[in-house]
Amino acid sequence: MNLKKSGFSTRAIHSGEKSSENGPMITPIYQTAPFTFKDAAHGARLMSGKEKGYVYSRGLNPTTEVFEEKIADLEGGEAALSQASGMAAISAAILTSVKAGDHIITDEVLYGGTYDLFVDLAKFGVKVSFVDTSELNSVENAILPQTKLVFLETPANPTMKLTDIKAVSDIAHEKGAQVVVDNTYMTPYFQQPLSLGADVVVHSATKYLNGHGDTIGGVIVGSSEFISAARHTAKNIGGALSPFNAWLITRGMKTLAVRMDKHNSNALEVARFLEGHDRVARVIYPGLSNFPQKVLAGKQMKGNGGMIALVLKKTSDVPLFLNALKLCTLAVSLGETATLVQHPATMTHAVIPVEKRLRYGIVDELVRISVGLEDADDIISDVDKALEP
Ligand code: LCS
Repeated sequence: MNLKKSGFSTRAIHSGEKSSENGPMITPIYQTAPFTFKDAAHGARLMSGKEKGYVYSRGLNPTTEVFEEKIADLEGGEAALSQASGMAAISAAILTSVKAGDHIITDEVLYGGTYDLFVDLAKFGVKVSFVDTSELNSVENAILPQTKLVFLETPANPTMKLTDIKAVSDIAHEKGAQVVVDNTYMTPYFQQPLSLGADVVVHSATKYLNGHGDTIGGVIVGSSEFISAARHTAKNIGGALSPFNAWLITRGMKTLAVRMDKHNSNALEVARFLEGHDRVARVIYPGLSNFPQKVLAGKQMKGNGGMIALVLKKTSDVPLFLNALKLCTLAVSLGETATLVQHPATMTHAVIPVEKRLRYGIVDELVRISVGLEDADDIISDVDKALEP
């Protein structure tokens, strides 16, 4: 069936599926390492790449392929490559794009693991400049003749800072550099970086794409040419997504739109409640009228998502708040059915040296809330009680 003109949810449900007449409606979990060859010549053709087919699940597998085709369609990309985690996807995308001597520009505010990876790249002779990409001048000034890649996370984890994807893509392309956007926070339901000019999208599929907190996964989306190069790099690194995890993520993606709408409305209610609280210094959520980058949010995002950065007035209130929560779960990760609360300074972003972390706005009083799909009143009541003096 041609789904080109279909809406987001129709494509989320049907795109990439391999159902056949009187066959299983849901693509099965092809839990196999190798695939058989018809004969010696067939094996040789597949191994040489002269013919496309399944050889070995580190490279291609029918179950992971459903996930890849579905996310490529939803992001508006030509192709996708699944990986065992978001970090595996980011590493593979970067290693596909750069070599020793090349230069990368990225923002200062990134998921701690991604930040750490960029620091590690120095070992391989790749120079990385951490700048404030929300300031276009900073991006322009950081560009060198060797700049191959600009990497953005928008909204940034955990401060919710936005970067103008279109403006940065224009600057980068003029200098021959590619733009990679981590779209984990928004998902293609709320933001489509490729349509804004970015070249490649990466995801931690562990989060909203899977949506149920029960698996780790990642994916890269881009042109067929880029994904083919990434597939080669990734096959040798070896971080393939398991068929079972791909099946779980694919199942989760079918409800992406309804889940994102609920995350969005719940987060707005929670953010509005927190805004007025006397132990709260600041609530950073794009849906609030005081969000500093409201215009940009309206320009490149179709929704505000489920992530809130909450800044308490006193550092000493942070552990009291976290320990008093009963319904909300004290855990890292994000984008799942349960509301998760964590403290970036000592948890997801503890790897960033303290003086830099503070400069980037990841202050000790900042608490991150991934608003889940429980009833908003119950989340608010739990947060309210935990904030009681
Ligand atoms: N990109 C973003 C924006 C993330 O938040 C994470 C993980 C990753 C990439 C890496 O994905 P993974 O390898 O874990 O699938 N973020 C986490 C977080 O904020 N808490 O725990 C993990």
